[in-house]
Amino acid sequence: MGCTLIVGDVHGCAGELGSLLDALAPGTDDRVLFVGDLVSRGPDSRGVLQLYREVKGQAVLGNHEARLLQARRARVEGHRRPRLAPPDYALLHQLSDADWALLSELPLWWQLPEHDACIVHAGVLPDVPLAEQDPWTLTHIRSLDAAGQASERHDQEPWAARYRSGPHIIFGHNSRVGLQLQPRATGLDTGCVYGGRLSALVLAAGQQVPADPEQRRALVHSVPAARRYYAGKSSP
Ligand SMILES: [Mn+2]
Repeated sequence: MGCTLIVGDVHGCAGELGSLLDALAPGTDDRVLFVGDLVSRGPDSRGVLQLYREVKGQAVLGNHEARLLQARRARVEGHRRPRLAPPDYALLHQLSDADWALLSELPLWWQLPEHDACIVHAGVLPDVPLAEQDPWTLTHIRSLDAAGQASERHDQEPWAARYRSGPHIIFGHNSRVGLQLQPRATGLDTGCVYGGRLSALVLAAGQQVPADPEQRRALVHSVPAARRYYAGKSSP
């Protein structure tokens, strides 16, 4: 077993994903995992899926994939589809059957027992077992409200600050906060599609995620976005 690479939210930034993969040069023994939101908003979602296949990637489901799948299902079944932003609407027509099959097979979480870690797109409600987490929470949570319930709001404490026990959670979805080096969680959405960076955490075989933030930061590799592809700073 080789290294485990966990890549943050790519959002259609195929050029940056190519640069990051060139820099990290994963071998056939290494695994390349993704925190979800592979597609949408950026310039080349299909190119991202192509690279994903080339590296035999494994991703968890992001909120953007979930919404696209919901829209696709509504179209096939003749229901009203959810509102989509123009780039997502275009994607609805661009993705191939193989792309849809790939997206529809993405799990809500991916366990990494050898690293005592787990990958989800957005996060978890602290102190709730993984199997009892709400799918909406796993794909949308950013913070906890005063009652300790899952929230998408940006102006409250990030959920990960209060997550203290259980497997180390590696997640994305929150580019406004950016890289999060929390006690038992690591947030990897560094806002590539908004002109930030694309980041990946690289763990050696069997390595535990370091508790020390600076040791952990040293395992995060990133490349800058070539430009800002999407206006607005991370709405849902
Ligand atoms: Mn997201």
